Amino acid sequence: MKIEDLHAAVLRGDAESVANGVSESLQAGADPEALLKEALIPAMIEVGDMFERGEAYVPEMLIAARAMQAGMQVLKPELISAGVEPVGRIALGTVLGDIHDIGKNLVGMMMEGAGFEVVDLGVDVPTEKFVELAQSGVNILGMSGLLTTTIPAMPVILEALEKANVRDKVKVIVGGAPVTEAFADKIGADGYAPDAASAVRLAKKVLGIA
Ligand code: B1M
Repeated sequence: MKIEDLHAAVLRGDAESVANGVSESLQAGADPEALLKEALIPAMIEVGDMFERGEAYVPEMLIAARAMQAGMQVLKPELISAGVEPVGRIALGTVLGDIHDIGKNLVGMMMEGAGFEVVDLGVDVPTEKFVELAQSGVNILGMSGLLTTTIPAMPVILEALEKANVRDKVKVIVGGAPVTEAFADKIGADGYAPDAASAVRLAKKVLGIA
């Protein structure tokens, strides 16, 4: 499949065509990195831009991200064997006491779409797990919280990172409906994003790659 057809299949959220297209292209000798960087990632950037302009909504973004992931399933082993490095590693989790994960998962899909390696910590994630991941060497910790009663877990995690002497080793970004820029500033996070598309831009910004 041609690069532009693969790009178009991600944009229209056609997971089957994306997976088959990636598979056919690899069999025909295409470079896995080119498929990622010239078709899949640009398509997700375009979906993110459309979302920010109000030309696409959460369902369209989710469907495109799922199509992208269908392609990534086929592409991942090839990228690993070709030694293609992710742009960064991010651990994403919904904070303690909170089981909302639709937004977090969408953020994770968009991050993968942008070339990040995502470690999904799931929901109801205890403080110690975030600290453990910071110690493991991820570049970014991403915390999601959807309840006014659970986002106070975020400053607790930041304090625990300080105590464990790893706060300066990791960037911390936060999001979720009740989270605001002012809250992120107050607790000393490195950034806040209101939606999945801007979370990707923020992740690149805090790592100094955009
Ligand atoms: Co709940 N819930 N819920 N719920 N739920 C809300 C959040 C609520 C606003 C509904 C309401 O009352 N109007 C309310 C919270 C009120 C408050 O605290 N201010 C609420 C409540 C009260 C509850 C329960 C307490 C209800 C009860 O049992 N009495 C309970 C709590 C359970 C718990 O967590 N302990 C509960 C349970 C549930 C379900 C399990 C039924 C279900 C969750 C299913 C799931 O996630 N697997 C659920 C749902 C679906 C919702 C609503 C309807 C939708 C949330 C959602 O998925 N939005 C929600 C009402 C609403 O938002 N309209 C509600 C779509 C998603 C794409 O958006 O998650 O905001 P969002 O994510 C966005 C951005 O916020 C941002 O990017 C995402 C994509 O653009 N973002 C980040 C998110 N994380 C980010 C991280 C980043 C950056 C950006 O960086 C790391």
